Amino acid sequence: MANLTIGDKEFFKGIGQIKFEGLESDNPLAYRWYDENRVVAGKTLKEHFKFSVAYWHSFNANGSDPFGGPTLNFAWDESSDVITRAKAKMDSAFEFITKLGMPYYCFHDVDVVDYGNDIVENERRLQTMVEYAKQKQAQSGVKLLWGTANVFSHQRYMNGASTNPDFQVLSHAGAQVKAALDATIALGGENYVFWGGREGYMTLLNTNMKREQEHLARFLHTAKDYARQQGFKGTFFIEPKPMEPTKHQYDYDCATVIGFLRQHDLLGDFKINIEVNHATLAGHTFQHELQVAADAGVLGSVDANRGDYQNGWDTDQFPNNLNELTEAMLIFLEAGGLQGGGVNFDAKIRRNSTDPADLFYAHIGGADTFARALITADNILQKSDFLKVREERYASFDGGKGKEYEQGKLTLEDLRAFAIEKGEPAVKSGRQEYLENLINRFI
Ligand code: XUL
Ligand code: CO
Repeated sequence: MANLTIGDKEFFKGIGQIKFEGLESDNPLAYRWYDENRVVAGKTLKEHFKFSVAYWHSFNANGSDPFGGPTLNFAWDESSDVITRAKAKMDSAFEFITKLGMPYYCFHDVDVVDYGNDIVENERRLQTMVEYAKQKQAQSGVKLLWGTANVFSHQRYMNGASTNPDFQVLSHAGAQVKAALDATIALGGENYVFWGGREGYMTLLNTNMKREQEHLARFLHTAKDYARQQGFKGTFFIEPKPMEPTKHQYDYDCATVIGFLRQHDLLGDFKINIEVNHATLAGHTFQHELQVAADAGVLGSVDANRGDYQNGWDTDQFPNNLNELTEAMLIFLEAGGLQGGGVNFDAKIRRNSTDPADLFYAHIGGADTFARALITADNILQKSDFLKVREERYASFDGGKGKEYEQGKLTLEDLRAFAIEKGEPAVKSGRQEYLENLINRFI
């Protein structure tokens, strides 16, 4: 087994390079569908997905939940020295990502190194780790899909960051986002994410919603202007989520975010990072959110995971639902893929998944499900009448009066005259079951 550790310690012992072995393989530590070089719809799977490992779930989340402490003992968390510990964690992160063969990773500032309350010291720590990450990236070829700042965990952010009623708190968020942007730029990060963790309210009784949303927009403009001045060419993503930890979050869903971006003149620089479990928390399907974003030209990136149908939480499980993902990949392919972003596994293994191999199984399963879904969706688009069925539903708008109506040429009187002339319309099937069967047939 090859020792792929870049530092001098191997953390995931006994696990070698994960390879594509195809459908014949019964090796659970191999890809069966995700052949990164396979070309589908004109691009390799690697290019389509730009798969990314999320630092926070894989190397920080230690299994603790509101009812109990850690269950995962991270070997890299041993040292009492902040930087030594952060470097060991980064060694393990790059060992994992490299063994998995994933091309990208993502992080929050505080994922890579612990922060205290001293802004200048925090900046120094992050810069130290940025220098270390530069070497890791250069040695491994792994790239940064996006960076972000955690401005929701520290107690000062309990009433929000950029929407906090206290300007002093807002200024701390500004300092943290500046440093995270600097780090992202220094590492060649391709995008930058704003997830409004606590940008919302717990009760309207104490909240000036209009003012808070204006502050949020002002903050995004200020951060964007700074990054552009520093030469950042990438895309900024808003990541919608309707609630949790707050009762209501302003970036509720894609439609809400698009309206907000348009209202505050941010549409040119900002696109959307859609997270599957956030879509379902908002009462939507992932497919719905992809379609809304695609239709508005802001389908930027995906945080891949899944929720649980039996509860309403953000359970962040790894993706494994082939039917849902196939439907999602139909939209993905029709939209021409993601604009700037990739598919980041914003997912965590369960608290009782305590073997080092579990983190590998989880990512392998997620990548294979996406790959199989994309291949299936491409087959549906290429080899079935899926698109034709939908097109034909709207055929009455393709010519004659229907077309004139779409072009804005008809009045209400014209509609009345047409209705009288044509009489009662024929009943036409929506053919839902036919289409549902088509998906299953191609899977
Ligand atoms: C939280 C979540 C975050 C963002 C980045 O629900 O999804 O991890 O992706 O802040
Ligand atoms: Co996310």
